[in-house]
Amino acid sequence: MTGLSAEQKAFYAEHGYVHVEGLLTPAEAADYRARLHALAERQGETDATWESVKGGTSIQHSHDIHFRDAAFTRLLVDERITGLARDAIGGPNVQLHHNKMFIKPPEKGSPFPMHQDYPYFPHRDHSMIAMILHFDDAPVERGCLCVYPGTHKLGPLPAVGSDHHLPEDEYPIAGATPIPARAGDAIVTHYLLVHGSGVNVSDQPRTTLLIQMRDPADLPLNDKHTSRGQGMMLAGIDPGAKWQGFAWEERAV
Ligand SMILES: O=C(O)CCC(=O)C(=O)O
Repeated sequence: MTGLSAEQKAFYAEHGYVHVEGLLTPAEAADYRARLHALAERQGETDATWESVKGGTSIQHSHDIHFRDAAFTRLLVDERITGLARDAIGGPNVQLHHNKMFIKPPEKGSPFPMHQDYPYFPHRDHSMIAMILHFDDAPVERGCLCVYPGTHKLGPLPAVGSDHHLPEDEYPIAGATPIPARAGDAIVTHYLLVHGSGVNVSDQPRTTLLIQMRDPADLPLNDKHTSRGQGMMLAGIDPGAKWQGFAWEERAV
């Protein structure tokens, strides 16, 4: 059995997120963790700290991990992943938007300001979801995900700054619900859900893969956030009638 139970589907519809415990085994989580740390080692220092919280903290990242290690190509089409995505999206067809790893280093791992994902890649039907796969335990002190449950029902909210965060006085991180997770857990969020995470102040890293997926029938409202592999079908079909030949020959029919 893959996918969300009826209870989990109802929880997701009401709160805009669902925490699925033990989606991957501890051994699988440890393997993916080792692969991401090896990748981080190969590529050297990077920092994805958001503009509005820069200063004294850092976070290692890389995008499109399936272009770096084939184990992640297989993971993207794993039915445990696509089953959850299908049920959160609410249809049989699941299309990749992008994916990225984050390693919040010990003691000074950057926070994510509270935000909706919407302003980065707005879509007509709001079908976009994020799935955060945890490869380390992520208790509160390691900067676990924090959410404002139910905010996905508010629609797009006015964001501020170049990093599109939400005003701190309206959505303080202290007022959000923390979702401590274990290695192997998945958290699925709607792209309109207000979410963020705190600083990793622990002595261990917090390692995750975030996969952003959508219904292929949904339309991006701009082409700002393209990435390698975007549009790959992870489950089902793309029901669109668009002719596909060589990329340079594409034409609408
Ligand atoms: O990993 C996290 O704590 C949150 C990441 C996030 O919200 C994002 O990349 O949009």
